[in-house]
Amino acid sequence: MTTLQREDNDQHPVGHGRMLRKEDPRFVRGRGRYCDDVQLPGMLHLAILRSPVAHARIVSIDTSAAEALPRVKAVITGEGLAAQGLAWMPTLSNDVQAVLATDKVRFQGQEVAFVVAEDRYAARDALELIDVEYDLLEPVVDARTALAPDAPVIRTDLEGKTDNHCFDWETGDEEATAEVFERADVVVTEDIVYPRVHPAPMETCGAVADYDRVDGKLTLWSTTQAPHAHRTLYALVAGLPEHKIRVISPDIGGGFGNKVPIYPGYVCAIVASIVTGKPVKWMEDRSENLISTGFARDYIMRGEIAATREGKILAIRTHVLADHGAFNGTAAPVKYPAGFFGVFTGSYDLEAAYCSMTAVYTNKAPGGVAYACSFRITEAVYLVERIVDCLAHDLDMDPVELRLKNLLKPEQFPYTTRTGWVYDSGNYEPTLREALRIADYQALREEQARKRERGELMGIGVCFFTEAVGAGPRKDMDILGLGMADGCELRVHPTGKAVVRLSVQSQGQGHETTFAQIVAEEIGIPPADIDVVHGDTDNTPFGLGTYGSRSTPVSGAAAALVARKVRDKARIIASGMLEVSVADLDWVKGSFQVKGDPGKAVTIQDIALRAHGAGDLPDGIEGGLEAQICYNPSNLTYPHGAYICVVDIDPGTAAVKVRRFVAVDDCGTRINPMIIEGQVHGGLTDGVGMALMEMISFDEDGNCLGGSLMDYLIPTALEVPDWETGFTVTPSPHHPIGAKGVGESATVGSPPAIVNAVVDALKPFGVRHADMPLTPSRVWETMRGNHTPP
Ligand code: PCD
Repeated sequence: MTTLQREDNDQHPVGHGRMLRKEDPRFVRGRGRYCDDVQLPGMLHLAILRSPVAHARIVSIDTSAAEALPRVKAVITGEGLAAQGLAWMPTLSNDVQAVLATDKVRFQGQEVAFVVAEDRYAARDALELIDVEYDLLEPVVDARTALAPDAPVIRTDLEGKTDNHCFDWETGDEEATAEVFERADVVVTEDIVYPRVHPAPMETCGAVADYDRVDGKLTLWSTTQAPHAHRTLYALVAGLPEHKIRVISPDIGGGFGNKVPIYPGYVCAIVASIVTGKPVKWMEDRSENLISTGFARDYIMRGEIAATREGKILAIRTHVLADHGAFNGTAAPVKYPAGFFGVFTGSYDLEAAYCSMTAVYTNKAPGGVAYACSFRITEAVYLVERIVDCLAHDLDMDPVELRLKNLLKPEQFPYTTRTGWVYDSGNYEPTLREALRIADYQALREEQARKRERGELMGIGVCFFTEAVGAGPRKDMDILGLGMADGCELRVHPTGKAVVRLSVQSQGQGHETTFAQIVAEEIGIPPADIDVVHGDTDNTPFGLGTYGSRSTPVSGAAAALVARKVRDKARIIASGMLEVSVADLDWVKGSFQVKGDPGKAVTIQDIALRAHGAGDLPDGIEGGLEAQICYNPSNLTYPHGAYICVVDIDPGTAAVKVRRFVAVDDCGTRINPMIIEGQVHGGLTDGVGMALMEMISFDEDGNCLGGSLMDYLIPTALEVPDWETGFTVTPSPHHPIGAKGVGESATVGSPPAIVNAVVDALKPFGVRHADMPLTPSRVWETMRGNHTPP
């Protein structure tokens, strides 16, 4: 994969395996421009004082010693912000969150005050001099006891609040499901926990705020996955006029959902710049990122599955206890407080399904962000793929056979699930068969049988998943009242080069390449001649940003359609140039030819020049060659995949080694196979982390035990095998080029495959379930019958 084969790329920009990433020349040379690279004249530095305890009343804050430190410009507390009406801000879930604590601190690491100084060191030194007197309160650390009658109330700021209840939610048909469960031959129930994990992107969060007092304009460079949505929220919170706010999201060192919410630090940087009249930079450190920014998961689930003796799955029922931390900072469409958890019915043909959920507040960092997960799909997929394996265990059936018996059939699509979601397309069995072929499943089972006789612990785990990505149709979803359609603008310059402006924002996944490919495919201009502009609200059309693998399904569609719109105009101009009617023109990649006379043709570049040139254009046609659209998807897209994992467990140490991992993904039309492969590799690595190593845990006082990468273990090349990938292609019927999202698929699909493999390896010990993370000590205890949920 070393040469960029220009010819081929130009003829078939979409789906061409050798198209290298346009952004890599700058990334591999260390020339990326990240937030922390932004240096402005006179820039000041901001540092945040965080609560050392999980729950306490603030008695007093003395900032005088900090203010007296040389080089310190300002020290601001919650009281200071409250005077401006800025102490609280809305979250993405219609809750409020403290920017700086005023009354109480509600989690360890919560923002209490900030210092602005001439350099980062002085700002940090001054934090040590701020004297806060806390009156300790009992913390609520375990979601299971958050609703106990004597539990201390965390959200005393909410009027009339007398408990820690956050919300209730349900989906599906409770009665119909109960009826199916009653008549089923087999019912299996299992308690399944998806522990709290953290997206832990390589670059932490930060911002540079520059408020110009003369023209009243705020420019904010920030690590955000959703620059437009953030701008609108700043306008609503801070009361700044929206046209006077410019949010720039420069190169981002990984987002993974962590950079979707608005964090207090961003708001503090804005306030600091307004107060001092100087640009102000805030960059958090690793521990701040891990203890205070959006966590993911933290679902305590009870899964139940009903089936016939022969293994026909009839119904699934689940109850979830969701731990939302101190503020509900979940990023999810308004109508779906539990995100898209409703797809817990998986890839199977069921008669009934029901889910109920209770969400609670605890004294932990807020979040519930969609970490590589389209709004809680990861939890849903884990639940269904684990409970299906529990059923296979109880029926003593092969997990592949059980899945094959129940997978939806191609003729059932579009398929409306028992919880009301419409799966757009799918052809599941060939995908699973391809994974079985690559893995040589039969041979693996035979190897396992031989090893079991020798007492060796080898496990084979299977997962078949369907994701719902591409939020979303305006009729069904919005974030805080903002619709989820995406704008896109395409301009072709006189010489036939082009610029496409996107509302979405790349965090490393390669949009500068793939969006150029999409436009190139539609309009015949080579990808190298198309510049992709993103991440700057002054220079791109409105849209809600990149998360939930929505860029390809929504903005990708917008890019294809805007290019077609430009092509339609080019056709009219071509008809004038060639003096034939538009109906007499054929579009042959890159040029319009007169039907039956291919020698008479004009290229898109010729047309661009004519569009901008002197001379007449056909009647009613304006000069220029450009278009803009706002695309509202008619439905989500539903990628699917079949994963097979092989593990070996050392019986002496209980250490799990992932020996092989086969991933076959179907994301519809593939734009850039190399990028897709990279996305899948990254997601699979994420999955190894969650399944085997990662967990943000707390001690009984609410101290976060995962505050550094020494304690919060993330996988490296040492923990992962050589990935074996494959693919099938089932296009989306409603997406203009048939593409579905893929960025999160592997993170969603891999944890259940790994856990299923570990549980399979432990079958000789009678194990049916074990919770993540499957660290050696947890596996060791499980082998001894002492498994305890996290
Ligand atoms: N693709 C292709 N084809 C297809 C699909 C897709 O080619 N069919 C490609 C595209 O273009 C891009 C990628 O691939 O480039 C991806 O895509 P998507 O799926 O659409 O997605 P987006 O939207 O773009 O992105 C997002 C995602 C997410 S969501 C996440 S998590 C992660 C992923 O992405 N993150 C990241 N991946 C990644 N990578 C990187 N490098 N970094 C980062 O950060 Mo969330 O919700 O936020 O949690």
